[in-house]
Amino acid sequence: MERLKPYLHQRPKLLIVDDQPLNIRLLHELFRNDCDVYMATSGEQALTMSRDLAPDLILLDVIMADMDGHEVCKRLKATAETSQIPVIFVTGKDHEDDETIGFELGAVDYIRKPFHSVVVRARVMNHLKLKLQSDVLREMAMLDGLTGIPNRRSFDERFESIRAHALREQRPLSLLMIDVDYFKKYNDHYGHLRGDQCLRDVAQALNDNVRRPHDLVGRFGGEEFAVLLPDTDETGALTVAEQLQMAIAQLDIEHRASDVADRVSLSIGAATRLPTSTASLEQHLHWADEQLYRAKSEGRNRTCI
Ligand code: GH3
Ligand code: MG
Ligand code: MG
Ligand code: MG
Repeated sequence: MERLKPYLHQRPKLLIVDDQPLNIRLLHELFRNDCDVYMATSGEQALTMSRDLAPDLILLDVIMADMDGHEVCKRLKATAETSQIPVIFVTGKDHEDDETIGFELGAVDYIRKPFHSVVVRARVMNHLKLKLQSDVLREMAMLDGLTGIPNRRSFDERFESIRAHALREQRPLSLLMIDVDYFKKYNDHYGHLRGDQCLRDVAQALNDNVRRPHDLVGRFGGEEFAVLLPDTDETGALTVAEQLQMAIAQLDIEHRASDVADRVSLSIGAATRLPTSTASLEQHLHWADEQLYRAKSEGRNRTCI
């Protein structure tokens, strides 16, 4: 477990599913020092607990009274929230065909009963390590390395589901494109390290000042950020944009090289639309970009809609 530590935010969660309490007790003994162990004694219970607990790994018995392990695995893999959880079958069925079925259903490993404790431990720990590593990588792939806020990729993904919801509900969707004014001059005057710190502070302030749970802030690259505001009309979008301008003004970051103010400032382009089935993220970005261009050409440090 020592080498696992860098990947661990918390103890891994292990769900053991078996209709025989004795089997559960044996496995629990093996893992209770390294994992938070949860136990289910039926297929239905296993499905509910998998959804509610999001375990990092499931040890799944095959022969059970209510719903067999194969069916449980099938349902786990067919449900978005649980499809990524690795499953290891632990079973007395020892025919090679059974093993094949297990892998075809998406299991990552297959352990036969009676099992050898040391081998089971090693296998489970290996799979847990892989799971935790892939969680970290997935998380990293979604966050911007400099500022820690969502990157363009995660913005795109989340935009799609927010847009689909807005389309179903026929609610207006607002998008802000945000660009730091004269940032090249900031770097030239204060150096890249101060520039990086400025971007972190700006990102943090943007993130702290959009308050509704479904509002989404992302870094689009360079000194450009985007904010997506579901269920928000033009008036609402303007209010948020003004709050963001104010928040950046309050950061009070000196910018002597700026032509528009002696503090770091933002230009914001806003676009509010009722989603249609054809309008894409690209189009919405384009509308907001046009307004950002206007904000720049009309003197910067302002919002256009
Ligand atoms: P405008 O007011 O028209 O937006 O002018 P600007 O200088 O902000 O715009 P421009 O696009 O010409 O320059 C953006 C600058 O942002 C250029 C680049 O050096 C800087 N930049 C982009 N990414 C980073 C980064 O990660 N760190 C730092 N320090 N600077 C960055
Ligand atoms: Mg059984
Ligand atoms: Mg720019
Ligand atoms: Mg700029």
